[in-house]
Amino acid sequence: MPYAYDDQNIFAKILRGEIPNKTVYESAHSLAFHDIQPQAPVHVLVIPKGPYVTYDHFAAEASDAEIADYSRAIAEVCRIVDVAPGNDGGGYRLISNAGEAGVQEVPHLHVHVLGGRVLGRMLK
Ligand code: DGP
Repeated sequence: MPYAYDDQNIFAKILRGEIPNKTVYESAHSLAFHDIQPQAPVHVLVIPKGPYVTYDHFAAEASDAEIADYSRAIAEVCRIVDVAPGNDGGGYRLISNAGEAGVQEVPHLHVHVLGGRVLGRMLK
């Protein structure tokens, strides 16, 4: 049962409007909002509206429309928060933690969009 979705997770509550969020962008299948504990000047979380736990879960079970919408939503957020690499000082990092080894805290797929400063090296 690797993909059992817990609809009591905090992002499910945000999607149902039970917990407030600072929305950056919303589309038919995606929502983006500021992280409550920002790790960089820009730290936005982009989530699909559907009940997916991890990226591999989403890619396996979401419709093509959801996948296209989510992919474009992430790029749209980068444009809205002005971290596209063409800009002065621009650039960003996308991270999606999954599962126990990935140290995923909230069990609803999310991509972190980080930027606004030169980020430390990782994956060395
Ligand atoms: P992860 O470790 O990848 O599952 O990151 C979960 C992120 O979610 C973490 O950076 C903090 C953020 N977060 C947790 N609770 C809330 C919340 O209630 N609102 C918002 N905006 N972010 C939250």
